[in-house]
Amino acid sequence: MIASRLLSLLIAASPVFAQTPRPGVNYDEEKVGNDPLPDLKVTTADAWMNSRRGEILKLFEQHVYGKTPTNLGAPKFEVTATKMDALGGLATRKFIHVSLPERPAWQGMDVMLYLPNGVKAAPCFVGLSFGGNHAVSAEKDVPLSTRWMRESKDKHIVNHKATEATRGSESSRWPLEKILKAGFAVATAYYGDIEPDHADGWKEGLRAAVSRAGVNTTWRDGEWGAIGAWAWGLSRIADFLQTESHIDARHLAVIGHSRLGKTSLWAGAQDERFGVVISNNSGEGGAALMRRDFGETTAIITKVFPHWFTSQYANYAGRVAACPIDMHMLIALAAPRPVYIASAAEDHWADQKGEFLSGLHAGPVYALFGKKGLGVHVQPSVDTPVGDFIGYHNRTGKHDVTNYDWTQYLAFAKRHWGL
Ligand code: GTR
Repeated sequence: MIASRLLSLLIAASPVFAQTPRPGVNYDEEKVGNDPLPDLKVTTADAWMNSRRGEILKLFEQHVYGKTPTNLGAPKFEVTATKMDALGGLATRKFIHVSLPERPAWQGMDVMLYLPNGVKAAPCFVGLSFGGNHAVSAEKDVPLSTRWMRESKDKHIVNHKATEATRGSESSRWPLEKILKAGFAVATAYYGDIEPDHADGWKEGLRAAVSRAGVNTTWRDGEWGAIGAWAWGLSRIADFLQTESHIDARHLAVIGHSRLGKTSLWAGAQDERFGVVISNNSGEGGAALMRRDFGETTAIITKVFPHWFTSQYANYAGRVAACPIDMHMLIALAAPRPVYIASAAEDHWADQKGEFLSGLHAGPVYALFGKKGLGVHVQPSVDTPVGDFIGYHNRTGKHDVTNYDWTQYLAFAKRHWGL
């Protein structure tokens, strides 16, 4: 027990583990699992929208992420600061405190919104960050988060407060000027505002605050985990954006990287207001097919990060074929909306091919709507974006969000929205 706990901590603590092949983990294409994928059972577009989509959504609630509560009351939005000449005049920057008046135990989250100046109603990218608003933006007057922080990239279990040194530390993943110059707004919040990302994080986050038994809650199968809570936060940002006159709320793209890419897919599956859904290197528990057992597996992820999922998911450790879903069904839940899956060529841990294949096997649902999915059957070579309503690329480099990724996402959103 102690040994496995130690192993879990090591895996969780080290990004090196996330990149370097590890003993006991399969990286051999010859040895991938070959259990058949669960059948999407697609018949007609109407049947998909009116019944099958709902059934699959329920399966993801029961077996993977848990059910998102719908009885938390209306969120309250307070604009706490507005700056008209942010980023050298390129943007108007607002901070919005989102809270739940009926659930005052939740401390709320602070959304940072950048609106491109000169655009009447901007389409918007919506995503959570790992480091807080002050890490996304390098602007000196963005308040430092006062909430739980990872101590460093290597140690994210320990409680810690943000320091000036982390200002702008995530800015390469959020090329604000590039996005704003393309005419898009950016709405982001810190995932730790919703729930700190460690095994006991829920006790100081939204889940305990809204649960009847509070910190004494015993989570049952089918109840939500951290990914569910984070995805809920994305939908509350969408709620706010509906009220913001400088946003074109019909054009919201939800985006996330890695565990937040899993979150983005789950948010996009549940909330159809996200008209474009983007998964950046989301891997296991996200876009990667679980039945392949390549790189990170269901067994590993549910052992190291049990708090991300509903408890039932861990029952599929080592027996993925027993799980009634696989991740092509998660991609399909975005249909008929455009969805983009991105891999990174060095990110074997996330199983690039498994990410591609979930897109490929979601294709039949898009076909019901007369829409082309990936348009190819074989994973394309690196740095070769493909796809129509299902976009895909495998970028040179490691597990990260880069300028290259954003170039594709901006082009994808523009193409689909006719911008
Ligand atoms: C890893 C984890 C992945 C991925 C990644 C991240 O440790 O195994 O599933 O989510 O973290 O979020 O950076």
